[in-house]
Amino acid sequence: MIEVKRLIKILDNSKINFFSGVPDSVLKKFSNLINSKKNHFVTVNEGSAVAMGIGYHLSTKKIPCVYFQNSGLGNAINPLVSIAHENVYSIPILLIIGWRGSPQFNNDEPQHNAKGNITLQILKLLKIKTLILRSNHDIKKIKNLINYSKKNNKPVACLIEKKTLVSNKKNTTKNNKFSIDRFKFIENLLLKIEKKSKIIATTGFTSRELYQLRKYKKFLNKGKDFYMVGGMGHSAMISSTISKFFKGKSYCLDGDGSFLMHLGSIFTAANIASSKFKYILLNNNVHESVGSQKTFIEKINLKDFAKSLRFKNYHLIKNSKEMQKNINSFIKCKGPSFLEVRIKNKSINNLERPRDLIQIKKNFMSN
Ligand SMILES: Cc1ncc(C[n+]2csc(CCOP(=O)(O)OP(=O)(O)O)c2C)c(N)n1
Repeated sequence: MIEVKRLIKILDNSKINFFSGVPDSVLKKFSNLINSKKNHFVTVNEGSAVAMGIGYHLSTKKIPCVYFQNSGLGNAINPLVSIAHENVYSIPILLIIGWRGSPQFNNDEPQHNAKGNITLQILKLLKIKTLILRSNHDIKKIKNLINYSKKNNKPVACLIEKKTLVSNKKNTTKNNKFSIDRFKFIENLLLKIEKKSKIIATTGFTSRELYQLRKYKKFLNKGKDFYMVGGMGHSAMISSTISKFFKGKSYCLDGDGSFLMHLGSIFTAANIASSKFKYILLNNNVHESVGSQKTFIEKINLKDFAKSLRFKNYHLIKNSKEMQKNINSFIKCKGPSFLEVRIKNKSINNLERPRDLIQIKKNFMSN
């Protein structure tokens, strides 16, 4: 185990005082503690976090710390290879990566095991010198790693597994002021949609709540589900494409973190979709599934935004009273449609995880 305070002290001593990253459950104690730092930025995706780090180095000559979960390594690879790599611009960066599905813990979810098993190899291919941090003893080696990065102008990485980080600082995130439970909305939606509908549910608690509702409330048997256990940020593209090639309606249940992750694709989704595309933004203002770090989505006027992307309609549900009426009009309306539902950042406890993914896919693809 590693005391987060000690880890941050080591970074302080090495004069690392810039942080950019995407929230991760493994690293939530770390991001929680650096939250009060002046130069800490939560970015929409991991490539952007690396790019911010590059911008920081180019303007200060200093080394940034960029953190994210290994599922986001794919997003980070583009700027890591095509800009920061030693054979390109050779930029020093300290990466701190949450290592889901590491071979030490191969009882993680299938998508995490798949990525966890190849994470070390990917870093090796990228020629990124890597340190696995498991104990307070290991963190003493970080100083040398940072010096190596500075001296050779190369990205370096620290990998941290689940349950390694400990901290006695409580999570300070407050509940938002919204009153709708996500599962209540989903339950109401499932009761109203047409039998022949497809539902794409985004990464994290949304997929898991939908899965749980299907499992235990057997009467909610309308529509077929595909759970985005990974591929965060890609739900809208999958769902809008389905709307083009499938006869029934295609519903996308997205989160605000996922919506922002590849925001540009919402533009493509709205423009390529058929009139049967129903995009639903379950907006809780945070990345609830990994520790409720803020997304800052409240800075966007979603109504104007949806309209300017050429969604035909924008609907809003902000309290339970208007839920039934607004779900009905959203389902009935014509054209690619956008529904924002303001939900609490509090999910059902002890959520199960979809694991039989091949069966889930077969069921989704059956008529
Ligand atoms: C590419 C990638 N980066 C990061 C993660 C870790 N992750 C899983 S769920 C999640 C938060 C999703 O936030 P949001 O879409 O707002 O949904 P909420 O958790 O609030 O329901 C994150 C960051 C991931 N799975 N994949």
